[in-house]
Amino acid sequence: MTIGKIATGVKGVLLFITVLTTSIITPCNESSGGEFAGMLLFLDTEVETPPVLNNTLTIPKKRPGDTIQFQLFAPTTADQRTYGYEMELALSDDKAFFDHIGNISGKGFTGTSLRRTPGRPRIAALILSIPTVPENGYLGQINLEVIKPLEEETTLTVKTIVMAGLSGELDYLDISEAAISFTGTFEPSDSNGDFDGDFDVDFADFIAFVGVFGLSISDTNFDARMDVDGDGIINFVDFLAFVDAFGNNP
Ligand SMILES: [Ca+2]
Ligand SMILES: [Ca+2]
Ligand SMILES: [Ca+2]
Repeated sequence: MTIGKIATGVKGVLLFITVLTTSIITPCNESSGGEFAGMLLFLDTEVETPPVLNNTLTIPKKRPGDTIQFQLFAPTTADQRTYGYEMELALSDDKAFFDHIGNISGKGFTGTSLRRTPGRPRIAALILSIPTVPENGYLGQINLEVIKPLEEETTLTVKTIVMAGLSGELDYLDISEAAISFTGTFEPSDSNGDFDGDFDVDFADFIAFVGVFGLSISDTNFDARMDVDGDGIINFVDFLAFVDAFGNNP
């Protein structure tokens, strides 16, 4: 085979690849032009029923045992039908997501559970019935279980979110507003002394409290529910708060 023949052969292969990639890429380019493309996503850490967009993006810093909850809204998607969405979350400063967050769960606007992608901070609403997005653009709620402290310098962001409308295009929403940051203080515990969650404050709760007494947030078994005053240490102050709840228990 001569060099010329090889060159022609290579040219042919290149032409073939060009045609192939063009035909694959073209629909992808079009996919950024669906009905939801570029629409703004808003997060809201004020969780209520029925959902309202408050756009509250700052919350007290989080300890192990705390939960981060936030709502998703994309107001301009309102009243349009959707097959759902898939989003990926991230923490700033290249913090390894799963070092800080344990379980991820959520609910779509139809009330059905969101689906996790194992091993990735990714969750999706898969909706075959193509329902209409509510008029305030509410898309769902995400719950994150904190397993390692999240402090002031950290930001929780949405890395990407894609949503599909009737056209079936994979539309990227605008995530420039989608970031949650943390203040310098912890939220006091709302467990009211019922540390084991069986709706009473009794000796079993005392035993649970004693089991973590003296720990601070950097300790593995630290439990935010027992840090009643929210200062990051489970100490005598928290014990006295527990005694108060214990005494008020009939
Ligand atoms: Ca809200
Ligand atoms: Ca109890
Ligand atoms: Ca404390």
